[in-house]
Amino acid sequence: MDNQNSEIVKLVQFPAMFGLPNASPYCMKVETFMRIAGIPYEIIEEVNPSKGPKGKLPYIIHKGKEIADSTFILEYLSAEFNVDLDSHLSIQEKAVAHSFQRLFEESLIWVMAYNRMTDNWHVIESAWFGFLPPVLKMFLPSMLKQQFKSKLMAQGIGRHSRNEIYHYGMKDLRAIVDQLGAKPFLMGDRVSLVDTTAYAFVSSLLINEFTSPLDELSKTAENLRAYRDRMQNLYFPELNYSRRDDLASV
Ligand SMILES: N[C@@H](CCC(=O)N[C@@H](CS)C(=O)NCC(=O)O)C(=O)O
Repeated sequence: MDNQNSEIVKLVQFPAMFGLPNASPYCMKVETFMRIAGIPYEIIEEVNPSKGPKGKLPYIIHKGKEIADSTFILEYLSAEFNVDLDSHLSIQEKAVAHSFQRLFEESLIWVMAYNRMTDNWHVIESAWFGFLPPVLKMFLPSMLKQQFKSKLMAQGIGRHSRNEIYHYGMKDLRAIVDQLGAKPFLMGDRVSLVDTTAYAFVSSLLINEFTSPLDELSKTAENLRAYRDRMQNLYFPELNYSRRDDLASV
């Protein structure tokens, strides 16, 4: 790997929250990749996703270019820094890894978004808007909530009942827990590209401050918590674990 790439990568993402490098799994995925690959980077905190080239976060700035979308960012960085986290995987394993990446990022994400916007709205409200002046607090949170509702409707998941949404979520989660099994990483003994996504999403699912019917499986599945801790120990050792000890009693 060539780490002598002259210009440092700037990662534009939300400020850290809930004891994680990022509460957005897409942002955390990119940072995890850079940790695994040993790519030096700087973080630029941004709270407004519309500043990004595609109206979402994260994006990176490198050599005068802005690159958006976590997957395209990882492809760019892999080529630029000559990294291949999947070199040990077979064609079939790559197919499975790709499917799981899409399951996290295109399916489970909507259940998580629904969960944050309904059951945990009070947590989001105080974390995101607690600092706003009262006048802005009056309309900004409800405007954002309305926007989220429209997105859930447009995607389709918002048309299901609460039980149906969590039913889908449970099926996704069961597949993840079963795929991980007793392996140290999602695809076996070695870390691979899909672990950047899996670790970010699993960490998000395990955020203490949020509650969800999915907790029944996510917060009790021993392998999932051990996986989160293993990845964290390896790639974000500076994070404070003590606040997570109470998960053991869930
Ligand atoms: N496919 C994108 C998804 C990024 C994404 O959805 N980011 C969310 C935060 S988790 C965002 O910026 N949402 C703002 C919006 O949709 O307005 C990626 O992989 O980077």
